Amino acid sequence: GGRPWFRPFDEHTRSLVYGLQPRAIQGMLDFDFACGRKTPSVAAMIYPFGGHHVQKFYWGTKETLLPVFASMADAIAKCPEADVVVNFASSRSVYQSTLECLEFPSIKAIALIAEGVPERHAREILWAAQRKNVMIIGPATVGGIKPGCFRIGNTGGMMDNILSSKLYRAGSVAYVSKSGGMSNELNNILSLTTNGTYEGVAIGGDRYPGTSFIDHLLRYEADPNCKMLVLLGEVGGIEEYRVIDAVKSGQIKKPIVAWAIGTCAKMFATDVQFGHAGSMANSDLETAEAKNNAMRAAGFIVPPTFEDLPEVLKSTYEKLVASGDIVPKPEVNPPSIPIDYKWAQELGMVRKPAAFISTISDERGQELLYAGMPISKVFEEDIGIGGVLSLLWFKRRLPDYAGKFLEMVLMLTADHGPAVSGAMNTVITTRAGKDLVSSLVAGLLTIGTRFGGALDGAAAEFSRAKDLGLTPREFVDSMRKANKLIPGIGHKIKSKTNPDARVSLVVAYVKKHFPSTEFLDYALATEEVTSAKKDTLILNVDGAIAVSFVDLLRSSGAFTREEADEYMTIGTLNGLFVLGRSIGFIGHHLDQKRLKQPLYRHPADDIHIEAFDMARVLVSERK
Ligand code: Q5B
Repeated sequence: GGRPWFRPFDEHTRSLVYGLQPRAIQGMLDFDFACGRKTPSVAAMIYPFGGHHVQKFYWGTKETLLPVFASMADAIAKCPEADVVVNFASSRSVYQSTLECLEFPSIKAIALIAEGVPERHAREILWAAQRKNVMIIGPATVGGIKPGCFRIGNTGGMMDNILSSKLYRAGSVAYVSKSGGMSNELNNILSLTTNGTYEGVAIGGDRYPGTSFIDHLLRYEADPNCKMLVLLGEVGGIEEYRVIDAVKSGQIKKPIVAWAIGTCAKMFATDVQFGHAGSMANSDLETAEAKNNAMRAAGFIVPPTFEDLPEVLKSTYEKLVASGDIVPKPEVNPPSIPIDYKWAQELGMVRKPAAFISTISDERGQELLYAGMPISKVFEEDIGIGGVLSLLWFKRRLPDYAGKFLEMVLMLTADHGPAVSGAMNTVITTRAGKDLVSSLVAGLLTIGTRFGGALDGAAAEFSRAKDLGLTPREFVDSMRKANKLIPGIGHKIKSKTNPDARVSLVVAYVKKHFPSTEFLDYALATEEVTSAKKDTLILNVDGAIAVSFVDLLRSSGAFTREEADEYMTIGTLNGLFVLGRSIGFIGHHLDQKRLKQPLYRHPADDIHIEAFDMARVLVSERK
């Protein structure tokens, strides 16, 4: 764009980030916001997998969307203003992706973050970039930072670091170093001893960096807004000597403070390889000591030890202020960046009401808990389905006889043949080609006051009547008067003469094991009244289970009266039938699938269809 050659980044710089790096991008956007930038410095991401989509980021307190393009070509076509690529590709794919970047003339600078890039690849990238006049920073670097303008990836560290080193606004001192860690250190020192960093680049620790100290220092020399230079070199390589030549030849005239790290290398008997691939002295010239001496001799400002670096930075800066070369600007406070909720929560700084409350199970710890009971203990103690149900539905262990009763209920209600409403619905749904869940819920949706869902109603009506002290006959009469059917009474096919074995089993079990059966007894006495009127008005399976359950709630000692009443009003008892019958409905679905049954169509002769008589409607309208 319209930027001078020596200033590749300014407050309008827009970049493309190659790779999915949400944290780094959020860091760049937070930096931008603190700098007071109007637009985020990241225009888009490039990620070859997953297709074109968008990702959400914070922009201050608000959120903003950034596009993710599947190809470099798409990203560049859609974001023509972007001229920097921050390439997070791994050492394996950095070569390929960078050469691809270089195909697009709008890209002027590329930062390569990957470590371990083969030197052959690095050299080829470098050669191609030089031919196209593209600036490469890296590989093996965090990149660089231009305070108030642009931050490459994670350079500068966390936001508190950025703020404390005042990187949200430009200072007058530009530096080059090798590593991001040293850059952070320098940013901090410069903020304490000078008016701060103007620009800083970490060229990376490899032997063949895309750009070296001299490339950036020459830019800084040419940039009138930069007043003072800092070179933080290290043992190994000869890049410092190219800077020495430039100072000697007068190409670099601005005051330059310098230090080569690694003077301790001479204390080791053998050659020492420091962290960076390039940080090893291959000759006497490459030792830190030799470099520091040569730089000092050439007129660099080199402190006696690294510890003295802040002092010489300060004095050099103060001289520039005194001479009027640097006119410090008044400080402005950056807009505050809200800290991330998760982080604030970890620090114990915020609290918020949870949107949900849950009290039956917990999978967050080492082991899954059912109402506090570790899943391994569920098996150790062999609590069975009845035990699991008591934990998850009632949040407590029930006496053994109660657990067994729950299991009995599930077994008894598991199925009642294909002809009942629910099974029919499941079968028809399966035959219409639907899946298991659809077929299952089609069946479940028929469960209600008439079919299978009379348990809650039965528990409510029988217990209400008995609690009121009505005799069974008074109860039946009162229901008749109110024009209500008694839930739990009556069956389509079962009767006094054709008794329901399920009901007999329940009655026998409950009478044998429950401490009290007063509600069951009351229901059986009611059955005497109703069945005397009509043979089919028996206590049905729903009713028998329901009243037994009331006995359990009221007399097992496991529930308070309040709890007992609450369980009867929140759907618990119908839940037993729903759960049990799901076994059967799933069975019917699988059965139909295995039998490869075709689409069902009901025969029309089995439906009485009343022909619509238009003439009659017209006549009645005329009346
Ligand atoms: N009458 C169950 O009706 C059924 C009366 C009543 C007073 C009553 C009916 C009813 C209450 C709901 C209930 C659960 C619809 C049933 C189940 C699971 C299942 C199913 C399976 C399985 C049966 C004839 C005469 C009429 C009525 C009177 C009827 N019920 N009076 N209280 N409760 N019960 N549902 O045979 O004078 O002639 O006009 O709604 O408990 O779903 O296997 O099929 O495991 O899958 O069609 O067991 O009883 O009888 O309606 O023609 O009535 O008796 O007023 O009197 P029906 P209706 P009237 S277990």
